[in-house]
Amino acid sequence: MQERAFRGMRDLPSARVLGSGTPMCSGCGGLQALHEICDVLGKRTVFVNAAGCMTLLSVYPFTPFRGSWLYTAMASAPAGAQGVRDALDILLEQGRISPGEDLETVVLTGDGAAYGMGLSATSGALERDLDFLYICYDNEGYGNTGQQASGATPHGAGTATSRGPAGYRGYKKDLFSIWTAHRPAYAATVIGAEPLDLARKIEKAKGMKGPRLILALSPCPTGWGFDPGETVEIGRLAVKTGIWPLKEYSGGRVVRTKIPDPRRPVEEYLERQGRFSHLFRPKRRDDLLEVIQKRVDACWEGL
Ligand SMILES: Cc1ncc(C[n+]2csc(CCOP(=O)(O)OP(=O)(O)O)c2C)c(N)n1
Ligand code: SF4
Ligand SMILES: [Mg+2]
Repeated sequence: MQERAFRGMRDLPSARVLGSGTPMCSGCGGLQALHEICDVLGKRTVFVNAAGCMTLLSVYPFTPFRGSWLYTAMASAPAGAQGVRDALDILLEQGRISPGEDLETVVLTGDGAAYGMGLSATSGALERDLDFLYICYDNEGYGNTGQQASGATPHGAGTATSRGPAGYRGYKKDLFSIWTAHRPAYAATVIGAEPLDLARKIEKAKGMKGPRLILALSPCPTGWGFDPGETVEIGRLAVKTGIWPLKEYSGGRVVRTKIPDPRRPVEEYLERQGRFSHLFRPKRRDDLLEVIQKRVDACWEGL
């Protein structure tokens, strides 16, 4: 647990230093999930990336990706994916590539784009039944610009734009339900700390056509305020406390793929992160802790 008050980005050993030449923070949970996803997807991919932390992976002319990479404005990745898919379909139709040479069109965005700026472009792509895989690494804030609150920020969290004693006053949007309301081919929540569950879901999504969502909670040492060595432990606690339910949707049904039993109290997850330190010090905020616990309990009721 962080002993001193959390002051946000660059207050931790993992934080990036501009100009250092090191683009990613150590212990990045988003990068962990992406690495695992790419291992299963293979190299026959075109990534369409909306501006965010992962954009720093591909600094022209270098990229660690073995497939192709296209960078778009924050709101436009699903529209970019439409163009890529259309181009591939034309090449297939004209016989200029064989079906074996076809590529998987993959959108890669952070939560700022997925839950907010890019949501209408995503809804349009779902409406058009675009054949694409949409990966959102959800670090619950605008990480690349200093962890401002986003539509994915959880209630009570301290961010660069919610520094008061109660933290963020809003509630995390339910992106999974927004997607499933569009009746996509597939949707799943994952986390890098549960690699087998993640790999099975990517394998399944890879074999399908149509819009497919992979929503990865991405513990972010820099924005959340924990030591980079604790990324996997924080990720496992997100699942064990039930705050991040692992689930999948296909054929109109939602199935939980891991049920924590017994569920651990949510404060075991919260107290490890600097962004929630004001809920414990200088005075314990039982009122806010209760609100957060009750919302998690409600999400598991009836199972
Ligand atoms: C329209 C627009 N507004 C603001 C920015 C500046 N910007 C670049 S990355 C970023 C943060 C994106 O947040 P998120 O999608 O959650 O990705 P993360 O940085 O957390 O990886 C912002 C605001 C931008 N590129 N485009
Ligand atoms: S700010 Fe967070 S999500 Fe972005 S690179 Fe650093 S650890 Fe990863
Ligand atoms: Mg983000």
